[in-house]
Amino acid sequence: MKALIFDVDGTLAETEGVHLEAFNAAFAAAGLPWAWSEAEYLRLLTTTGGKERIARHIREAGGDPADFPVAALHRAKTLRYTERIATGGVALRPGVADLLAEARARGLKLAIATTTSPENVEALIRATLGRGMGEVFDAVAAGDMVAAKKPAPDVYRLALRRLDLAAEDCVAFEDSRNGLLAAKAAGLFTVVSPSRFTAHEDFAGADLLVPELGPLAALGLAAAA
Ligand code: XBP
Ligand code: MG
Repeated sequence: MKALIFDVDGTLAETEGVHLEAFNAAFAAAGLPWAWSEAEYLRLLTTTGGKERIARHIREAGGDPADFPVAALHRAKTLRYTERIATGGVALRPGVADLLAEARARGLKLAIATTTSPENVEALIRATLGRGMGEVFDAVAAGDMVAAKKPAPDVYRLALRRLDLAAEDCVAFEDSRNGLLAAKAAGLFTVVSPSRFTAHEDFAGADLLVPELGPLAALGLAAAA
Protein backbone atom coordinates (compact mmCIF):
# COMPACT_ATOMS: atom_id res chain seq x y z
CA MET A 1 0.00 0.00 0.00
CA LYS A 2 1.51 3.31 -1.13
CA ALA A 3 -1.35 5.78 -0.94
CA LEU A 4 -4.75 6.47 0.56
CA ILE A 5 -7.39 8.17 -1.59
CA PHE A 6 -10.25 9.93 0.16
CA ASP A 7 -13.70 11.01 -0.89
CA VAL A 8 -14.61 14.30 0.84
CA ASP A 9 -18.36 14.80 1.35
CA GLY A 10 -19.55 12.34 3.97
CA THR A 11 -16.16 10.66 4.30
CA LEU A 12 -13.81 13.35 5.66
CA ALA A 13 -16.71 15.26 7.23
CA GLU A 14 -20.52 15.33 7.46
CA THR A 15 -20.82 18.18 4.97
CA GLU A 16 -24.09 17.38 3.19
CA GLY A 17 -26.21 19.33 5.68
CA VAL A 18 -24.15 22.42 4.83
CA HIS A 19 -24.44 21.71 1.09
CA LEU A 20 -28.24 21.49 1.54
CA GLU A 21 -28.40 24.81 3.41
CA ALA A 22 -26.21 26.43 0.75
CA PHE A 23 -28.42 25.17 -2.10
CA ASN A 24 -31.56 26.53 -0.41
CA ALA A 25 -29.90 29.88 0.41
CA ALA A 26 -28.80 30.27 -3.22
CA PHE A 27 -32.31 29.44 -4.47
CA ALA A 28 -33.88 31.98 -2.09
CA ALA A 29 -31.37 34.70 -3.01
CA ALA A 30 -32.24 34.16 -6.69
CA GLY A 31 -35.95 34.51 -5.90
CA LEU A 32 -36.70 30.90 -6.80
CA PRO A 33 -39.47 29.14 -4.83
CA TRP A 34 -37.41 25.99 -4.27
CA ALA A 35 -36.61 24.80 -0.75
CA TRP A 36 -35.38 21.23 -0.50
CA SER A 37 -36.31 19.33 2.65
CA GLU A 38 -33.83 16.83 4.06
CA ALA A 39 -36.00 13.96 2.74
CA GLU A 40 -36.05 15.52 -0.72
CA TYR A 41 -32.29 16.07 -0.60
CA LEU A 42 -31.70 12.42 0.37
CA ARG A 43 -33.46 11.42 -2.84
CA LEU A 44 -31.63 13.99 -4.98
CA LEU A 45 -28.24 12.95 -3.52
CA THR A 46 -28.22 9.87 -5.74
CA THR A 47 -27.33 12.35 -8.49
CA THR A 48 -23.72 13.34 -7.79
CA GLY A 49 -22.64 16.93 -8.42
CA GLY A 50 -24.45 20.09 -7.47
CA LYS A 51 -25.11 21.38 -10.99
CA GLU A 52 -26.42 17.98 -12.05
CA ARG A 53 -28.61 17.85 -8.92
CA ILE A 54 -30.17 21.25 -9.68
CA ALA A 55 -30.78 20.18 -13.30
CA ARG A 56 -32.49 16.99 -12.11
CA HIS A 57 -34.74 19.02 -9.80
CA ILE A 58 -35.76 21.27 -12.69
CA ARG A 59 -36.47 18.29 -14.98
CA GLU A 60 -38.52 16.54 -12.26
CA ALA A 61 -40.60 19.72 -11.92
CA GLY A 62 -41.30 19.55 -15.65
CA GLY A 63 -38.86 22.30 -16.65
CA ASP A 64 -35.85 22.56 -18.93
CA PRO A 65 -32.50 23.23 -17.17
CA ALA A 66 -31.49 25.36 -20.17
CA ASP A 67 -34.15 27.90 -19.09
CA PHE A 68 -32.50 28.42 -15.68
CA PRO A 69 -29.10 29.91 -14.67
CA VAL A 70 -27.86 26.59 -13.28
CA ALA A 71 -24.15 27.48 -13.37
CA ALA A 72 -24.71 30.86 -11.66
CA LEU A 73 -26.95 29.28 -9.02
CA HIS A 74 -24.26 26.71 -8.35
CA ARG A 75 -21.57 29.39 -8.06
CA ALA A 76 -23.74 31.22 -5.51
CA LYS A 77 -24.22 27.94 -3.66
CA THR A 78 -20.46 27.30 -3.58
CA LEU A 79 -19.88 30.78 -2.14
CA ARG A 80 -22.43 30.17 0.63
CA TYR A 81 -20.93 26.76 1.32
CA THR A 82 -17.32 27.96 1.62
CA GLU A 83 -18.42 30.86 3.86
CA ARG A 84 -20.27 28.48 6.18
CA ILE A 85 -17.40 25.98 6.28
CA ALA A 86 -14.90 28.79 7.00
CA THR A 87 -16.77 29.63 10.21
CA GLY A 88 -15.63 26.25 11.54
CA GLY A 89 -19.05 24.72 12.09
CA VAL A 90 -18.11 21.34 10.59
CA ALA A 91 -15.52 19.00 12.13
CA LEU A 92 -13.69 16.10 10.50
CA ARG A 93 -15.37 12.76 11.22
CA PRO A 94 -13.92 10.75 14.11
CA GLY A 95 -10.64 9.03 13.24
CA VAL A 96 -9.96 11.03 10.08
CA ALA A 97 -7.30 13.41 11.41
CA ASP A 98 -5.45 10.55 13.14
CA LEU A 99 -5.59 8.39 10.01
CA LEU A 100 -4.17 11.22 7.86
CA ALA A 101 -1.37 11.83 10.37
CA GLU A 102 -0.55 8.13 10.67
CA ALA A 103 -0.44 7.70 6.89
CA ARG A 104 1.97 10.62 6.62
CA ALA A 105 4.17 9.23 9.40
CA ARG A 106 4.35 5.90 7.55
CA GLY A 107 5.37 7.65 4.31
CA LEU A 108 2.13 6.93 2.47
CA LYS A 109 0.86 9.42 -0.08
CA LEU A 110 -2.55 11.06 0.33
CA ALA A 111 -5.04 12.01 -2.37
CA ILE A 112 -8.57 13.32 -2.84
CA ALA A 113 -11.16 11.92 -5.28
CA THR A 114 -14.27 14.04 -4.88
CA THR A 115 -17.32 15.16 -6.80
CA THR A 116 -17.29 18.60 -5.25
CA SER A 117 -15.05 21.49 -6.30
CA PRO A 118 -11.48 22.06 -5.05
CA GLU A 119 -12.44 25.37 -3.39
CA ASN A 120 -14.88 23.49 -1.16
CA VAL A 121 -12.17 20.99 -0.19
CA GLU A 122 -9.71 23.82 0.44
CA ALA A 123 -12.22 25.54 2.76
CA LEU A 124 -12.84 22.32 4.71
CA ILE A 125 -9.16 21.40 5.13
CA ARG A 126 -8.23 24.98 6.09
CA ALA A 127 -11.06 25.16 8.67
CA THR A 128 -10.40 21.75 10.21
CA LEU A 129 -6.63 21.19 9.93
CA GLY A 130 -5.45 24.80 9.64
CA ARG A 131 -3.44 23.98 6.53
CA GLY A 132 -3.93 24.27 2.79
CA MET A 133 -5.29 21.33 0.78
CA GLY A 134 -2.02 21.16 -1.18
CA GLU A 135 -0.01 20.85 2.03
CA VAL A 136 -2.03 17.86 3.22
CA PHE A 137 -2.73 16.04 -0.07
CA ASP A 138 -0.26 15.05 -2.81
CA ALA A 139 -2.97 14.88 -5.46
CA VAL A 140 -6.50 16.25 -5.84
CA ALA A 141 -9.01 14.98 -8.40
CA ALA A 142 -12.41 16.70 -8.56
CA GLY A 143 -15.66 16.08 -10.43
CA ASP A 144 -15.43 18.99 -12.86
CA MET A 145 -11.92 17.89 -13.96
CA VAL A 146 -13.23 14.68 -15.55
CA ALA A 147 -15.76 13.66 -18.20
CA ALA A 148 -18.09 11.68 -15.93
CA LYS A 149 -18.79 12.03 -12.19
CA LYS A 150 -19.20 9.13 -9.72
CA PRO A 151 -20.35 6.34 -10.05
CA ALA A 152 -18.02 6.53 -13.09
CA PRO A 153 -14.42 5.69 -12.17
CA ASP A 154 -12.98 8.81 -13.87
CA VAL A 155 -12.18 10.83 -10.76
CA TYR A 156 -10.38 7.87 -9.15
CA ARG A 157 -8.45 7.22 -12.35
CA LEU A 158 -7.38 10.88 -12.40
CA ALA A 159 -6.24 10.65 -8.76
CA LEU A 160 -4.18 7.54 -9.63
CA ARG A 161 -2.60 9.32 -12.62
CA ARG A 162 -1.74 12.34 -10.46
CA LEU A 163 -0.23 10.06 -7.82
CA ASP A 164 1.54 8.11 -10.58
CA LEU A 165 0.47 4.88 -8.88
CA ALA A 166 -1.44 1.73 -9.86
CA ALA A 167 -4.83 0.90 -8.33
CA GLU A 168 -3.39 -2.13 -6.50
CA ASP A 169 -1.04 0.20 -4.58
CA CYS A 170 -3.86 2.33 -3.16
CA VAL A 171 -6.87 2.14 -0.85
CA ALA A 172 -10.01 4.25 -1.33
CA PHE A 173 -12.20 5.61 1.47
CA GLU A 174 -15.86 6.31 0.69
CA ASP A 175 -19.22 6.89 2.36
CA SER A 176 -21.72 6.37 -0.48
CA ARG A 177 -22.88 3.73 -2.93
CA ASN A 178 -21.99 5.93 -5.91
CA GLY A 179 -18.52 6.49 -4.45
CA LEU A 180 -18.07 2.78 -3.80
CA LEU A 181 -19.05 1.94 -7.38
CA ALA A 182 -16.60 4.57 -8.71
CA ALA A 183 -13.69 3.33 -6.61
CA LYS A 184 -14.34 -0.35 -7.39
CA ALA A 185 -14.67 0.39 -11.11
CA ALA A 186 -11.22 1.99 -10.91
CA GLY A 187 -9.92 -1.27 -9.39
CA LEU A 188 -9.36 0.00 -5.84
CA PHE A 189 -9.61 -1.80 -2.52
CA THR A 190 -12.44 0.21 -0.97
CA VAL A 191 -13.25 0.95 2.65
CA VAL A 192 -16.76 2.31 3.24
CA SER A 193 -17.74 4.27 6.31
CA PRO A 194 -21.40 5.26 5.83
CA SER A 195 -22.37 8.84 6.73
CA ARG A 196 -25.58 10.42 8.03
CA PHE A 197 -26.91 10.94 4.50
CA THR A 198 -25.86 7.54 3.09
CA ALA A 199 -26.49 5.16 6.01
CA HIS A 200 -29.53 3.64 4.22
CA GLU A 201 -27.60 2.73 1.04
CA ASP A 202 -26.47 -0.69 -0.20
CA PHE A 203 -22.74 -1.23 0.26
CA ALA A 204 -22.49 -4.71 -1.23
CA GLY A 205 -19.11 -5.03 -2.89
CA ALA A 206 -17.21 -2.99 -0.28
CA ASP A 207 -13.92 -4.61 0.75
CA LEU A 208 -14.39 -3.28 4.26
CA LEU A 209 -17.47 -1.71 5.90
CA VAL A 210 -16.76 0.19 9.13
CA PRO A 211 -18.82 2.59 11.28
CA GLU A 212 -15.96 5.08 11.36
CA LEU A 213 -12.37 5.51 10.22
CA GLY A 214 -9.40 5.19 12.56
CA PRO A 215 -5.86 3.84 12.85
CA LEU A 216 -4.71 1.50 10.05
CA ALA A 217 -4.31 -1.31 12.61
CA ALA A 218 -7.96 -0.96 13.69
CA LEU A 219 -8.97 -1.14 10.01
CA GLY A 220 -6.80 -4.26 9.53
CA LEU A 221 -4.62 -2.38 7.04
CA ALA A 222 -1.44 -1.86 9.10
CA ALA A 223 0.32 -4.93 7.68
CA ALA A 224 -0.06 -3.59 4.13
CA ALA A 225 1.28 -0.11 4.97
C1 XBP B 1 -20.93 14.39 -2.99
C2 XBP B 1 -21.73 15.15 -3.94
C3 XBP B 1 -21.51 16.56 -4.08
C4 XBP B 1 -22.02 17.50 -3.01
C5 XBP B 1 -22.16 18.88 -3.61
O1 XBP B 1 -20.51 13.21 -3.68
O2 XBP B 1 -22.51 14.63 -4.67
O3 XBP B 1 -22.21 16.90 -5.23
O4 XBP B 1 -23.28 17.08 -2.56
O5 XBP B 1 -21.04 19.27 -4.27
P1 XBP B 1 -19.20 12.38 -3.26
P2 XBP B 1 -21.05 20.37 -5.45
O6 XBP B 1 -19.01 12.54 -1.80
O7 XBP B 1 -19.55 10.97 -3.64
O8 XBP B 1 -18.03 12.90 -4.05
O9 XBP B 1 -22.32 21.16 -5.30
O10 XBP B 1 -19.84 21.22 -5.19
O11 XBP B 1 -21.00 19.64 -6.77
MG1 MG C 1 -19.14 11.08 -0.30
